[in-house]
Amino acid sequence: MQSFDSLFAAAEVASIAGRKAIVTGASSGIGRATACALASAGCNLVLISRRADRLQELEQEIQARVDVNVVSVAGDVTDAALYDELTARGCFDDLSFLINNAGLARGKEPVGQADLNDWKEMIDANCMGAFMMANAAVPHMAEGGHIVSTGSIAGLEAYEGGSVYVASKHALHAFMKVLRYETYSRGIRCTTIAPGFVGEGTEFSEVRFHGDMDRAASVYEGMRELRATDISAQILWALRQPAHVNLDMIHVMPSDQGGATRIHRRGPSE
Ligand code: 8X3
Repeated sequence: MQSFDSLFAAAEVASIAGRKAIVTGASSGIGRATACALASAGCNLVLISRRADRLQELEQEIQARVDVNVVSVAGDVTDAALYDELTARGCFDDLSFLINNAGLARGKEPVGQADLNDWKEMIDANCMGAFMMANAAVPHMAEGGHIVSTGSIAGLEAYEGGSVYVASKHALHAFMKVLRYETYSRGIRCTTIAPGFVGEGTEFSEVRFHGDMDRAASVYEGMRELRATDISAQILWALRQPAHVNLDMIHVMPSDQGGATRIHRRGPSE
């Protein structure tokens, strides 16, 4: 039987201070929130995003608040040159955590009416970028390493208009299962986080609808959607589990969402 001391200590979380994390898609949304959460937990960071100016601002904000090392690398996770730069700058050395977050949704047209550039962009970022980053990072990870990928409810359910976004997230979830099977016996942990609607603090719907802000806002109309910080808190929780615990899948939705297409929209009096 577990002692009362251990039962009362069970709410304690493992420290991740001083460990090194790569965060992709760090310039906005879940990636930005996760970078800040990891910095406040004392992690040293490698921040990756295509937008150098946003990365610079994030790096400055973190370093003004917390005493951790931050390296910013502007680049595209599907570009082989990025990996050469990361290697040359020692970004994979002593790596503990990879937060494989870069990705996006583009368009919601049914099959037959889609823009093929949208499809390519999603497959590139959500699949190839995440796969390439994991492929580059895993050989550098020792026991205690942890890979977290931002999946989606769209990796668990399908919905009309989702086509390639849904397909890309199903592929990412499947990839993470394989990665888990391939790494668990080396003491490396793998977590897929599968959020439902995350609006506040992200550009997800704005990007999906090519800057149409009214359409983007209508996604969350009358409901309380998740915030980017709700997801970064879950990622932090996964990383802080004791070494013998692996959260394989975190499926997190707003209370007002029952499934990919089940949304409780509140009336004015609710
Ligand atoms: C979650 C967003 O639109 O697929 O990734 O539900 S959505």
